[in-house]
Amino acid sequence: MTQPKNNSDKTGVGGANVGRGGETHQTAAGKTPALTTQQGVPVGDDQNTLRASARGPALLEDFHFREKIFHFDHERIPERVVHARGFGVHGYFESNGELEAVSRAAVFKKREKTPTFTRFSTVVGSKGSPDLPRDVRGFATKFYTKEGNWDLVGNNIPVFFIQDPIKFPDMVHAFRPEPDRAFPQAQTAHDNAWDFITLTPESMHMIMWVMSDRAIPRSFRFMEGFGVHTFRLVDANGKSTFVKFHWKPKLGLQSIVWNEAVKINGADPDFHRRDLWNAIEMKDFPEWELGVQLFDEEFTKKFPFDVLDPTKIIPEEDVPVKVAGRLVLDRNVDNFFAETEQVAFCTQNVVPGIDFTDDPLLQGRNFSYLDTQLKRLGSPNFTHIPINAPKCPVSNFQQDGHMAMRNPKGRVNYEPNSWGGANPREEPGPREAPATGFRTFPQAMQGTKLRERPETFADHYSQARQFYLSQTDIEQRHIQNALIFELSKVERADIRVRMVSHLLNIDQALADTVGKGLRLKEMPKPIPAARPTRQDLKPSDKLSIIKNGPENFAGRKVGALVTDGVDAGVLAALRKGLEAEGATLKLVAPEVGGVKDSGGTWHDADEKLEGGPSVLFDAVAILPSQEGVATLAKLPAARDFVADAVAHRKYIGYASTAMPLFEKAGAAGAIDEGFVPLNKADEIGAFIAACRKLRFWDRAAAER
Ligand code: HDE
Repeated sequence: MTQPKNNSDKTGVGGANVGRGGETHQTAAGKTPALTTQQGVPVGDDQNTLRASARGPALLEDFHFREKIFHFDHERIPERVVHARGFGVHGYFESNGELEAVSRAAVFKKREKTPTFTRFSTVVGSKGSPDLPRDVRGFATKFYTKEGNWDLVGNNIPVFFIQDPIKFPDMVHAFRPEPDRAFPQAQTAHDNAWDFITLTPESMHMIMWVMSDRAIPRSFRFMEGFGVHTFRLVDANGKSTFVKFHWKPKLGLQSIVWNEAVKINGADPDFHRRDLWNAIEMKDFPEWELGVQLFDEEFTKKFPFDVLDPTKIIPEEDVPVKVAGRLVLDRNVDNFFAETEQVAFCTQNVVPGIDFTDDPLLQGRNFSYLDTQLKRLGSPNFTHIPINAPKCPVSNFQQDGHMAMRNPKGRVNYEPNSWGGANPREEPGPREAPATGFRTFPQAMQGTKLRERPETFADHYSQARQFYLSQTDIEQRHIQNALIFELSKVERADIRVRMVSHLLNIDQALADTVGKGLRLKEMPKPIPAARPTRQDLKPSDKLSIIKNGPENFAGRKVGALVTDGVDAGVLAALRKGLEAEGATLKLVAPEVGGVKDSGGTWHDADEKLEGGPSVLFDAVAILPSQEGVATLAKLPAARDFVADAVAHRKYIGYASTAMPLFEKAGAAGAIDEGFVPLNKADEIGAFIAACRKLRFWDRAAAER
């Protein structure tokens, strides 16, 4: 019997063959390779399982189907227990030599260029959660240095919720969805989270940061990063200097407002990852300065808090940040799973010249990260995966295990050994390197074994107050509103009241506003504090986002709402002006096919109106033609586009033809200085100058 043929002679979609059942068969030819099994066997038919006759039962003999489904069934690995949602990109770190004097690490040698991989993340949500919950962002960088991998696993907030790692599982359990109902996803606005927070006074400083706009960044590109803990740098003579690491974005800081976050999560749940991906694809490479605060033992004695306490910052006014180099993110991954999902950061990955301190949280993390990688990646050989493998020589006698890729050759797999003959099989293998190898800083130690929190960790409110008082009025209002919002989602009134009693230890006016916003029947008393709140800490400008915004509009986006007949001159000038600024223009139109401008030129739209709400842009331009505006005014999405831009205090460039739409959107009576006329090409300059300020905060909008 001859083999039955699957393909008929019929030609279907895209010129492919069509099978007897009408299915599409595409076949290998020319440069298109043959599809094979994992064993390399060419596959003859990938559209139909092997069956006993065309309408008969499936046959177990079908090794191709079985292998394909087996592999698919095992595609998932456990997602990270925290920081599951993340996005990673390649880059490089270039040192300016600033740290040569205090660290022997090769990565800090002047002009040394080190490849890096950086993964940004949220903390609480699962892998598929949206990008804009109110949450801390992870900022983890792996430096593939010549002396091994150094991982700086930081966050975009310089302090943490807890002082002892033994509380981490409780904290994460309380923040994650509640165990019986499995909601809410990716948020702390629920009873368990606030119950834990209010019973953990050490979290108050961090809570001020998380309730601030730091927790709703506009883009990963406009965020700071922090190593959080105090680390050590060690020079060639073994001298140690304490260090706090900072990442400072070249594009300045920027956040969004809460009402935008809520809407962006619906309109574009991938808002942050898309932003970074697109910037890198456009070769607009984001860049950060590596900042360091360096200090010695003497400083630790006069600093009013303990430098080992991860709930405290060292204000930049006390120890200025020096720049030690720059991080440039310039390459997207080829494969998300292979790189972003499988990258395994470990705080204990340090190199000669960088060392730990006794910050208890750091010590606990040094245990946790290695352990979690084994669970996630399934083998102690996770360091063999290309994204985790050092880019310098690796040589040791660790062997075997699941998926071992890097296997030693020869006879010797132990040391000391006395091999070393002429036969390459009998080479002695690697040996210790006392001069260049890692040596732990010889810190003197003495003590009694005990479980005790140091008294120097007991002040939980002073820096929370300092942070709050360092904010501008608008930022303080955002903190108040965030607290009121989150606590309003808490069902138990006693938990809400407990939080207000903590706030009384931070700032009376803040507590009063939140108490009023929650409509407490009566104000509680302050919670008894282990240490009274210091009133003498000076506000620090560096803690505010608005005070540290960009000087230009580079890296930002304008969404222009256009219709047929849009003024060709204005559109061209706007595009040119924004390009010169390093910003981009996106066209939003009633149909994705685009619009024809007043000169008859066609412009493809970047977004259909319903898919491109104004929350996705930093500023907007409303540029309909006289005829087009009538259609727009009828569309709810067009009215929302304007009303949201007004409420979110965005700069709004507009052609006078837009007035009928403004009227329908309730904006006509509210034209203020944040509205910039765009009727002529020479008005573009004024619009872009306004956009540099990012928001027109003076607008009396009812934004929350
Ligand atoms: Fe983490 N953390 N963490 N963390 N963390 C993890 O490791 C942990 C802490 C941070 O993009 C886990 O690979 C403990 C502080 C980032 O892959 C896990 C404690 C800071 C990332 C873990 C902390 C961080 C993680 C989960 C308290 C800021 C994502 C998956 C002692 C300085 C890295 C993984 C990435 C991930 C443990 C506290 C930052 C379970 C026990 C403080 C950016 O090992």
